Amino acid sequence: MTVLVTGFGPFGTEVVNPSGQVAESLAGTELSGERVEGVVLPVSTGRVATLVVEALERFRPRLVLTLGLAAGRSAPALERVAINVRDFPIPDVDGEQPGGGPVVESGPDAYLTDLPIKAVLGAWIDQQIPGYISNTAGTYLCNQVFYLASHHGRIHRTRVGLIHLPSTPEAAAVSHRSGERPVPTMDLGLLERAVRLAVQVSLRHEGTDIGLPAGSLC
Ligand code: PCA
Repeated sequence: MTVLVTGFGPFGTEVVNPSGQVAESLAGTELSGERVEGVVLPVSTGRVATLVVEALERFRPRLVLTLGLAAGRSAPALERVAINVRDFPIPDVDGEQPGGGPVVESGPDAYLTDLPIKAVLGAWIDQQIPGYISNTAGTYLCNQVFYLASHHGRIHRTRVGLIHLPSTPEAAAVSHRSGERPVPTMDLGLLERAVRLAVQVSLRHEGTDIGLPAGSLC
């Protein structure tokens, strides 16, 4: 059995995307006895639809952890819900900017993650890694991939989650625009540790999530 970790390439003003870097660095490793496959997706609404389905069919993963950069967030965020909406704040890399249509025509309004997000958060806290639960993944590509993997993965009962990563010092420095303060950052190695831990906890956690009261306001 395998674990699939996806990240993204550059988009908008983000010339370096830590989510793709983490997916690449975990690819080929083993976590809790499962092989990790890594895929770096283009920030393209048209292309991810096929690429996500192809990756699910090729790897038949037990767990899919999708990653994305959310520059401006202060720590990794465990997303609770994927919604059936594509309402892009900026165009994708192909110049597409849907204004509110669905990810999947006639799909359900939303999927809740089946990762034990509270258990992962608890493990992060134990390891002194800051993080939080987020109740909105936005309506851009990360939400789209999270929704697509949830929708198509349900056939094989694949568990799916999304972690939004903050920027890294390197990414923030190169995408920094004059006149603006750089966004908050965390070291890439620490983000990798957070993602590895999320995979390990998700693989070993059975049944319902723990009841840690730690939701966020945004
Ligand atoms: N972040 C964007 C899309 C690609 C990425 O890394 C998002 O949060 O939707």
